[in-house]
Amino acid sequence: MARPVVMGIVNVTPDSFSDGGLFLEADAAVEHGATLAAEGAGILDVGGESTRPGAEPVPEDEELRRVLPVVERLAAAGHRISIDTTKPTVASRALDAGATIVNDVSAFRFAPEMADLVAERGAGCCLMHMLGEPRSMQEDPRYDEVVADVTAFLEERLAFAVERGVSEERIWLDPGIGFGKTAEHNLELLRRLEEIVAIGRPVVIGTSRKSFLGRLTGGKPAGERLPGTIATNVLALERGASIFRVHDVAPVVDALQVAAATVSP
Ligand code: PMM
Repeated sequence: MARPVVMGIVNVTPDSFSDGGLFLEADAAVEHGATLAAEGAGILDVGGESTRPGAEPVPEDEELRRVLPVVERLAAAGHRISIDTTKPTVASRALDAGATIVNDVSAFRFAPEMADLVAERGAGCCLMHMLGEPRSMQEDPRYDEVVADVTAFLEERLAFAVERGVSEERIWLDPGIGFGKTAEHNLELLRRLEEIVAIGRPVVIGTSRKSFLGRLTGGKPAGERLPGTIATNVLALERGASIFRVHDVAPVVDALQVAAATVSP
């Protein structure tokens, strides 16, 4: 088994549901990113647009203002950076500033030209499943069969990216826990994660502090969902996930190290 890679979340938004916008200012975000890297994050995922359910889109110039100084300084310090955006201009400027991975929660649906950009720049990318868009995705999400639907979507997006010239070895896939899914949909995707892994690309999993964990533990708020975050990440590792996107890097790194050693020597 490849060593699990932890992706530390560096949200530069005033309204992130889980860090309360504590890291709005660039200095604080850079400091936070450096701390996460020191705790063992192999990738820092910098994002300037909240994708929480019901969130309104952020104008491009505002998103650039939030993320660029943070990407620039963290990349200059030698950290591996992914840019969490659906906007090609933001991705392009972030790649200029030293990011090497584009984490597009729309999997190139919102802007198909994002695929051309990633191809031209030789960047890596994460293609994530989301039902619809953040504004409305949690309004009664329905699937014929959630695992089959998400798998088919990711296979189609993978084929699209490759057709547009993105090198297949640079593509990661993500079932998009919480993106247009009920708690039961999330649980079914985690139970049958092997079916997503079987597509043949590294799988990214993002359960950190998400609301289904609160629902399963008697309504715990975001700050009290670390045990649920650890449980789901450990099980995802056992089922073949490779990249773990989390807020609380140090405890998850420890948990995954122990879990990985237990799964294989
Ligand atoms: N979740 C959020 C944002 N970006 N990207 C990927 N690839 N996977 C995720 O699960 C994901 C993401 C929302 O969480 P946050 O607002 O706590 O960052």
